[in-house]
Amino acid sequence: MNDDSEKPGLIGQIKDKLIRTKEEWAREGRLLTGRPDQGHVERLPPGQKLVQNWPVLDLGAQPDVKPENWRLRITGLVGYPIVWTLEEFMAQPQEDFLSDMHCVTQWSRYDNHWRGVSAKHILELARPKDEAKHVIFHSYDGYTTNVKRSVFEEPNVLLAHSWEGKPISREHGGPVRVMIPDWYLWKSAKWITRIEFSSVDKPGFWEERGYHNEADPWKEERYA
Ligand SMILES: Nc1nc2c(c(=O)[nH]1)N[C@H]1C(S)=C(S)[C@@H](COP(=O)(O)O)O[C@H]1N2
Ligand SMILES: [Mo]
Repeated sequence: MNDDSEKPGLIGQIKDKLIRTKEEWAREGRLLTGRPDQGHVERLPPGQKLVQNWPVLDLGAQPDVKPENWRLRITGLVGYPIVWTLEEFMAQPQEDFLSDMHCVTQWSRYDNHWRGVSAKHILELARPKDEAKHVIFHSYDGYTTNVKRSVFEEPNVLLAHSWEGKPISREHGGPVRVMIPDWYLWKSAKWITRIEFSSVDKPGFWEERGYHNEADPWKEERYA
């Protein structure tokens, strides 16, 4: 009837614009990260199932470490050994971390909020010597586990005292536990009391019992 009926309606015009924009993005490669790391395109590592709760796994003995008795020692091949009480530990620079965790028993939990002292801060203070290529964690229940120094140097590694705004419970390793989110959770020692820098590797409790010496969930490094 009138000229308007020949033209696309308002929605049609918007759609055209949207499509053209998307076509441009496609030509330009917009939104591409340029990091073709196939493992991390997915958030859930192979063979894992997502959980909402936080399961408890340990050797069955959950040491009752009284805050006044807790000590953290940084020992071995370091320039400046450290002994901290809990008060001294809490007086160090505190940082917030957000990470997923992946347990070798096939559960993963997303978006955990941690607060504590970064591994980076400990490295800056203790100054491990060049030949200290390995880090051994020692816990109050006798548990040990080992990682390469380069793993401990990752910026998302910390000694955590809080989870989701609350002190980490005794069953989850309070007052202070290690958190190494990029590795299976057995590398994250609960009830930590000593971090040893060493020139030789020292496989820990599970590493001596058939678990992989590394623990990359994207490579499914579960068992040796
Ligand atoms: N001290 C200590 N740390 C430990 C363990 C342990 O038995 N003792 N178990 C490890 C294992 S096998 C897992 S899966 C995780 C479990 O941590 P969660 O109980 O907080 O989930 O802690 C790790 N750290
Ligand atoms: Mo585990």
